[in-house]
Amino acid sequence: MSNFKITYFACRGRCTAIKMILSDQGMTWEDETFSSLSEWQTSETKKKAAFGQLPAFTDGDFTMYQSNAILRYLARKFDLYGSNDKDAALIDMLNDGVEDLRMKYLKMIYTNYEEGKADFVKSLSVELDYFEKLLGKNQDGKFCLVGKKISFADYNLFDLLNIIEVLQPGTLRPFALLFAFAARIASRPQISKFLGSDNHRKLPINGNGKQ
Ligand code: GTS
Repeated sequence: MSNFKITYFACRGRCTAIKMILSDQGMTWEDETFSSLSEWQTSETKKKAAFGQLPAFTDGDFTMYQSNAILRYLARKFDLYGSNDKDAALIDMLNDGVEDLRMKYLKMIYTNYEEGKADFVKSLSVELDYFEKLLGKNQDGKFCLVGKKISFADYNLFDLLNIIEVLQPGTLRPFALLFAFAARIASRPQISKFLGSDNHRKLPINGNGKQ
């Protein structure tokens, strides 16, 4: 019986990397889902939420908020935070880069999809090149972002790359290292199982149906 619970809306949103980490560790979790914004707005859960937002992550009697803090919590728990302080600092740096690009994506999706999509896609040649070069600095880009162990930033970047491929199929192709990186993570047995599961497949990527 799992002690973990993810409380969120009926979309993948900010929870995919969290779910991928749990899946890859062979963990299960309970999903608590708010299927409408009105249900959420009037709920006790919103009143209790640290910043009035979701996702919330519960581990037994401990509940926390902020998706990137949740990733870090799981990273400490499951040894996904590098092998030393410098690794951890670089992992944080990479993850902050993922968050910056995710925020640009979300702003476009939620506020400017029709007019902003083309410019956002255009910007990806520069944005993804940063990650391509950073990945290339570690073991010639043949394994993970930092050091010799997969980290929470790898899962988070992988999620963002998948989302980008849905937005504009083929975008990753020119980035040989990122393309191979995504294929490597996708082929991890528990990740492949999760990606094929109803829990993942049946949820829209974003709450407004745009992707
Ligand atoms: N920095 C927060 C995180 O990373 O967890 C952002 C959380 C956030 O923006 N949550 C939105 C929310 O709760 C949903 S989503 O953007 O993740 O899809 N919105 C409802 C509300 O009441 O603000």
